[in-house]
Amino acid sequence: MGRMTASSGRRVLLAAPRGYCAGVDRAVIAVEKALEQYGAPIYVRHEIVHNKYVVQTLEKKGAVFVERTEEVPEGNIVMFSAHGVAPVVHDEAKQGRLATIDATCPLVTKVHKEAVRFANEDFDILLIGHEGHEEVIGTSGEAPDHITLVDGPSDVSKVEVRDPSRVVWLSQTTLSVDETMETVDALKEKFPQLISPPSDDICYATQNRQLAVKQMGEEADLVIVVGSKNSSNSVRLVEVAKLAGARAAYLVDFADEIEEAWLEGVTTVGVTSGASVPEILVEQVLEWLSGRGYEDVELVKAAEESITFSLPKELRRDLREEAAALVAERTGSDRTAPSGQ
Ligand code: 0CH
Ligand code: SF4
Repeated sequence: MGRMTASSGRRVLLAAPRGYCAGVDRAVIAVEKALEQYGAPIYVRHEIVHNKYVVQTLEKKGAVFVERTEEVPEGNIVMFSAHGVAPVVHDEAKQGRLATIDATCPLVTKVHKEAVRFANEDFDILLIGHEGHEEVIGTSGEAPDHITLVDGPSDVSKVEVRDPSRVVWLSQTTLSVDETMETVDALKEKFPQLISPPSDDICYATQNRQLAVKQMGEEADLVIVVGSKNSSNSVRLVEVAKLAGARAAYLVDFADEIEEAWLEGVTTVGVTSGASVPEILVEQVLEWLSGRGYEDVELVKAAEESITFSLPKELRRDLREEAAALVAERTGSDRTAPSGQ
């Protein structure tokens, strides 16, 4: 801490918690373990988490990311990303003779189960979430005939249900808490008998990261959020920072994307990162700032986190054998088919 810091008052507020949540940690370790156990390539359907650096690093180790199950050659192992998949994707994998490792976060699975339960009870389900987001596609796929997507408060006016006395709302796990409450209030006005999910669908990690950035945004002139553009929870942190009072907030994947001009007239810089962001990227941002006189780092702590999840159970089986058996089964049935004609 040099004299410059003391005289200029330049400082960094560093959010806690930030970065990896339990679901991301588990998913990334699962890819690494699969690579160790079976060697490359390991196919992953969709980015395991929405982070450029994580995807690039795993690609270098032999992970192959695909968007569609059909892109995976039969007899291989395919992993499903932390965002979850619709049941139809499990069927596609079976048809394609693939063994699967499911890295869906248990907190996303919880929402899938809620959707199935309410659909079985013949409720209309209003799923609050962002259209086209992988998690929403997965959750909707659990009960497509019962689920209507509500993408924010402006969508509420066009929502229709079969029976207003049997309606429940559920949500994507990575939304803005405040905006979701606005959507829920508007929905309740329209459907007074609307039921809420049995427990929070917006997960603890999303909530805590928003709490911290909110606290920080009140004091910071500029907030830098480390995260990728397609990371819903990271993008929400930028919005929350601005709403909390930060003059400006930007999302960067890497420190070298920060622009010198952003620092003009800035005394206090807030720094945080999305749930899919490795800490090394935050360290690089702090170094970049320190090189420009922002050496003084204060922690803004909004919550303690200690939750961890055990690895996907499939990592305890021999999946190569399982995949080979699936292919053999098909080859066997192909052989018997002509003779039965
Ligand atoms: O925030 P989103 O859902 O876009 O995804 P991410 O950046 O990969 O973060 C992890 C969340 C995974 C599912 O909840
Ligand atoms: Fe799970 Fe929440 Fe992390 Fe998504 S953001 S992976 S729901 S802990």
